[in-house]
Amino acid sequence: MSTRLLTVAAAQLGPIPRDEGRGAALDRLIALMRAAAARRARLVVFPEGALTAFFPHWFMDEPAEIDAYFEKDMPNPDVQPLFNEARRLEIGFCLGYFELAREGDVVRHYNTSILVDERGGVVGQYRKIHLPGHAEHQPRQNFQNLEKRYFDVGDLGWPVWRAFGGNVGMMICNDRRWPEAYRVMGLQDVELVLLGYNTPYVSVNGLDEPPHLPMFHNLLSMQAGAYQNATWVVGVAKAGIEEGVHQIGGTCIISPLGEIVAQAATEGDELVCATLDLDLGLGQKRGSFRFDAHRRTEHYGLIVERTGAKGPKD
Ligand code: CDV
Repeated sequence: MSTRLLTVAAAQLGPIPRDEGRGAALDRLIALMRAAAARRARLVVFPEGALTAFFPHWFMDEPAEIDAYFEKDMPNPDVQPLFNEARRLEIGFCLGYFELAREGDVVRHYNTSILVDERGGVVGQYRKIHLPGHAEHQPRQNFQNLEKRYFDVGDLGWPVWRAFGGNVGMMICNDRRWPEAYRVMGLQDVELVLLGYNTPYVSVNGLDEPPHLPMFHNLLSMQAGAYQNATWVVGVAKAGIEEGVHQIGGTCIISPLGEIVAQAATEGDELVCATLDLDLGLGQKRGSFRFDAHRRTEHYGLIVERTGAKGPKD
């Protein structure tokens, strides 16, 4: 009989207006955190960029205007109330935000998340690696997707931390579409992957896709990642119509067998809770997905050499 039970809350957010200060967003995060604690959650997971509107959806040229969306320290006086409340409630959290990092004379901009334990200590930090979209202004598009303009590629890899009684990793939004992101953590015996996303209903590649596909691909990639690596996945949306961009909800908690065990019903602020058995993936990890017995890495190498591992050209 397992004793490794962990109650987790996925805290979906509705839109954050562009002209709203950090304070209003903080109030909403704290309200969701209190609701999570009332449901006896030990960990609450917030979306990608949970403190501001998702600004890569519009073009800006002025460095000061851009930097206003970034946190220079974490925690900082604006965000400290969230850390204080978490410590008071003895609840951990995962928070997505935009990070301005000074490395000597160099300033870097990352799309980041941190994991904080029940005592308010930072367990780990992740910087988004797969940055979708484009670097140049594309005025003919209805909205922009300028992550390549505003962010540097994350430089911390995908570590897995021992926390909350299990092995926990983080990724951010577009990462969830890449099997490598889950696999790097799967190879470290990850048991719980936390991720937030901002995903528009409309294709950012200008493709004329049927409207059901963004949600289908969202769930497909998270359920496949969970199943193939026998890990829990908690995926948390910033949903609804934000600055004219309609984003999907679908916040959900997915078991190591690939099944959705809890899912949001709205596109607003909404808490989705479940009690996870962190041992649930063990059967798969000792069976079909026992990596040392069944993975055929020597063959993967040959295939990569023959093909050059390149996709089609433009
Ligand atoms: N924030 C994201 O990374 N969004 C992308 C969109 C732009 C496709 C995603 O993969 O959901």
